[in-house]
Amino acid sequence: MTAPSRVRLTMAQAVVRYLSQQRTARDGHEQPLIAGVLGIFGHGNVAGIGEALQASRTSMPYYLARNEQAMVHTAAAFAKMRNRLSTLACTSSIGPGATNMLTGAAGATINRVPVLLLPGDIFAGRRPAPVLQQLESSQSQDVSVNDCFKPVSRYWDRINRPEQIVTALPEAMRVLTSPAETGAVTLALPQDVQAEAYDYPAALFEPRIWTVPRARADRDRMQEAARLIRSSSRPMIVAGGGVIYSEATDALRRFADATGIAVGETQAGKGALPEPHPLTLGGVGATGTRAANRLARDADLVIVIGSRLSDFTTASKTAFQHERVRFVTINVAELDAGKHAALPLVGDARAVLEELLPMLAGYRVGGEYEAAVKAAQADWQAEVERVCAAGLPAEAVKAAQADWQAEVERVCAAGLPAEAPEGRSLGLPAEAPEGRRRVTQAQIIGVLQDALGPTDVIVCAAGSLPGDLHKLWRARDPKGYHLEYGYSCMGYEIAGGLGVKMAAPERRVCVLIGDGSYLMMAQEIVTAVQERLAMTIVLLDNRGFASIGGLSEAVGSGGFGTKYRYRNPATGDLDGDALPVDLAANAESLGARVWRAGTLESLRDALAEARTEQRPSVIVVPVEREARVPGYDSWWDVPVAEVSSRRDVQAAREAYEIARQRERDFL
Ligand SMILES: Cc1ncc(C[n+]2csc(CCOP(=O)(O)OP(=O)(O)O)c2C)c(N)n1
Ligand SMILES: [Mg+2]
Repeated sequence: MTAPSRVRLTMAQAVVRYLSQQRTARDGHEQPLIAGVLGIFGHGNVAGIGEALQASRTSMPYYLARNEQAMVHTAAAFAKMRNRLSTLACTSSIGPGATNMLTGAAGATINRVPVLLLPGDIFAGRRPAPVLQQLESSQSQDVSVNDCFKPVSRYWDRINRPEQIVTALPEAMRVLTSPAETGAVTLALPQDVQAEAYDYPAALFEPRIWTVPRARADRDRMQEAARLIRSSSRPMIVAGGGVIYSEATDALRRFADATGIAVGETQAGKGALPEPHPLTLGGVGATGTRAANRLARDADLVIVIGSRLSDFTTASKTAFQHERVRFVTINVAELDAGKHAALPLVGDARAVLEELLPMLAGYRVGGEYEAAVKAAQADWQAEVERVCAAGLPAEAVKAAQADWQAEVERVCAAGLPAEAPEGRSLGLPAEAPEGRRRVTQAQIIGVLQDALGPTDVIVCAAGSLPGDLHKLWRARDPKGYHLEYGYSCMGYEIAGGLGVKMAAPERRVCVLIGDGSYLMMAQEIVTAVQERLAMTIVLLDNRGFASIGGLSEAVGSGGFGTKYRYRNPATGDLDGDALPVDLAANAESLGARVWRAGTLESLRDALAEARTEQRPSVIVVPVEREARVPGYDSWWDVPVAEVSSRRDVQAAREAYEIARQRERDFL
């Protein structure tokens, strides 16, 4: 017997060579599992992974990011755009470079998208310890800051000997490509071991294809699900991100067309049944449409496909009020499939829908239901047009004149966020500098809806925009609506837009971002400039946190600490003059082309010009902070202080206690 052939490489060289040989395949389509490596070098990776990447740059491209958290967002957005079949790896130094990736790791794991993190780690050999940036413990020397990745990773390993990668790397790939288990995968790489050589088996570097399966659900449970559907008179489908990741959108359309069951979408699921379609009701839940939320309220059977059923989707377990409502779930992950005491169909969305449909042959929901769906849809379309066209929504104006206590009660009972009454606001003056009224966020969404093509991608994550988009946006393509709303991480937007563009260079990418998020993480504009990647960033400047400001009003705290204003010597609070922050100048300084658009016309013009730009474009639009899109028959559980000297808080608490009585246990 001849000895297996060996290749002498450093551990880092072996990792990079191995990654360059991994591919995924689903339905016969192949692509690289790891399409590139994002990184920032320091002493913890420059001589190991850095050296290896330089040697392999034709087979494994390297991208220099500006912030380690941002690069994980970029990788996550890339993976989301590629339906989790391809991602990017992230290399960091030890210490702060590594821990900067923690937030991104948590976001990826919570959103169930694959990212491969390769933080540098302290010397496995320990001789020079403590090294620069090393965390020390008096209880153990087997501790480093990289242990913090354990709870936010779906697989975690530390490579203390070079040969350990022979078993660690395949495990890492298994988790990355597992539809049920995927998330952040962390391989902590001690800086001395990265540079150490070992005679690796040549077979480790053979090309390998990871087939991503379409798991089938249990047959008996499928029969039971078909029976439940047939016996329901007011069913509804809740479509989550799993529908899109599984490329089940055609299967969902066929299922809806054949059965007549209407579809509400979660944030990750928006676009699962692209518009226009007679059975799509838009977003469901706390930020849902009136159409979807009314149907949800009365549904006797909810078919949940590929959703985590977060509190936003279930309106904190108040969305489904039918006394005997039952749930059927289709999900690859048992964890999700088991929620709400559902009948769990554990499997791939497309495979399960395709097998379930023939079991429902001859079934269709009744005509009365169809008429209700039609009416709800027409009502919603009219509402979208009204809100996007009007300046201040009529309801907001009405609410502005209402008594604050009544307003708190109304909002806590029926909707989120609160429309702030005039006179209570410390916001910007209503008049824009040129004497016009500031435009509203809803109007901007309306303009974007007209200006963008069906396959253009909007990217968003935090603030008041995600809720407004969930209510108002019409997704015409399954990949056209990219919201990170599992972690809703401020700072995801621009880094995420970069990842989307890298994953789908043929599409126009439009990032929607608030001034708060922009100030948290705008630096990846520089990375986009460096890579000559064009994206249009629409920056909505309302001088602070409209979202949390509104929430603060709703819990009786009057918007405390949410406005970007000078500290006022007279009050001691942050209610002085507006801060002289020029975000347009900031974006310009990073290399973006910039427009200042104070009106809807100038926004339209800038969007048209930005379309042909070859670099990132930033359009800064001052927006009316207090003109909010109302909530539609929904609620979100944010506990209000049980005791307080503030009357507003007491009133909000009273309303809260009433509202929370609608929360249900599904057992
Ligand atoms: C990293 C992070 N920190 C804090 C929050 C809590 N938070 C949610 S929205 C928001 C304000 C966002 O401000 P901006 O981007 O200006 O959007 P606006 O609310 O004005 O629409 C905050 C602080 C968060 N989601 N993410
Ligand atoms: Mg803001």
